[in-house]
Amino acid sequence: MAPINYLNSNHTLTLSTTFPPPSIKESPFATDVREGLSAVPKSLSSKYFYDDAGSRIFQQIMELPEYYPTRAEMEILTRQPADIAAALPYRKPFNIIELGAGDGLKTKELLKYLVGQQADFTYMPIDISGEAMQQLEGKLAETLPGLKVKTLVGDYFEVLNNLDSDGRPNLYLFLGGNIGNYEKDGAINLLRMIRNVMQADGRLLTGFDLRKNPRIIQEAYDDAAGVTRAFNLNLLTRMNRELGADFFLDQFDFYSFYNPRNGEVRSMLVSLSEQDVYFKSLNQSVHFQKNELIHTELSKKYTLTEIDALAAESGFVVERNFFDSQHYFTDSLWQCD
Ligand code: AVJ
Repeated sequence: MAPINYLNSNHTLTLSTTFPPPSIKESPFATDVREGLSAVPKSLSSKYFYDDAGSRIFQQIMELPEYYPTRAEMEILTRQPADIAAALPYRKPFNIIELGAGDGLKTKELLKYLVGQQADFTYMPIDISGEAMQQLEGKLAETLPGLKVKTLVGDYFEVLNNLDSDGRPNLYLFLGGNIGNYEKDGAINLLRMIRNVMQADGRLLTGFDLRKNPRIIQEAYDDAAGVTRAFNLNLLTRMNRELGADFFLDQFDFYSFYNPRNGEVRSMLVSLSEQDVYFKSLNQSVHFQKNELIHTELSKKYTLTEIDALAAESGFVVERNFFDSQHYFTDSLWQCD
């Protein structure tokens, strides 16, 4: 932001011509885009994939033949709810607090089992989308009428720090392999934040996508039908709509690659020409070199050794891993160290 030149050489007051004036607060999306696209290398956070259109595209990704993680975790929660329940130390009322619950489809399998066992618990899903939480609440009232539900809307850092769990033990769920989107420091920060609100009798069940044949992973993030490409290009459509940008979608390519040496899938957009993109609501242009990249996503694949180390670094120990039959994915049950 240019400094406000409030006094010129004639000692007359001059107002800034910056528009919008710096005092008008821009949206978090606008700030992150401005910062991400002026950084070297350029990047955008994968959390911005999930506007309404992007959430629908993600639903399509989960149905792709190449995209195995959702089916793998679904298998764990469908086939092993009894083992997961038996591994929990709770013989009195407890809460299940889910971070980033989304449509809650996978969690429903675990909830269904526990309700059938007449377990005494309250399900507390947290999500940033109020609409998603309303839908989930309605769906659960219909399909699991015996379930006690208390939806919490907001950023999970804030919600977790202001949560009243009635002195009951809490099982925290962070499913779907969302942890894979965090760089190491970010993952440790998030896990330590959970650790800090957790009591000795708390447990954490986190989903990790595991290392496997590199081709399987490569194809899951570069599907033949181009749905993952559309998922990434939707970020440009979102900036056009929400920030008045003038991206031409045919001037960008999608590229992703898996590095089996470190378990990282990196996704990106590639500028196909030297070009300037104007953002009306930022009153700013962004310059792209030909072949310049915008990093959009990390999807980290873990080894069991890395999971142990991550738990230790965030104040936990791995109590047990629940695997699907192909060992593609684990829901890892952690307790405080
Ligand atoms: C929702 C973060 C688990 O990284 O596998 C799917 C998102 N990105 N295809 C993942 C995603 C590209 C997904 N997570």
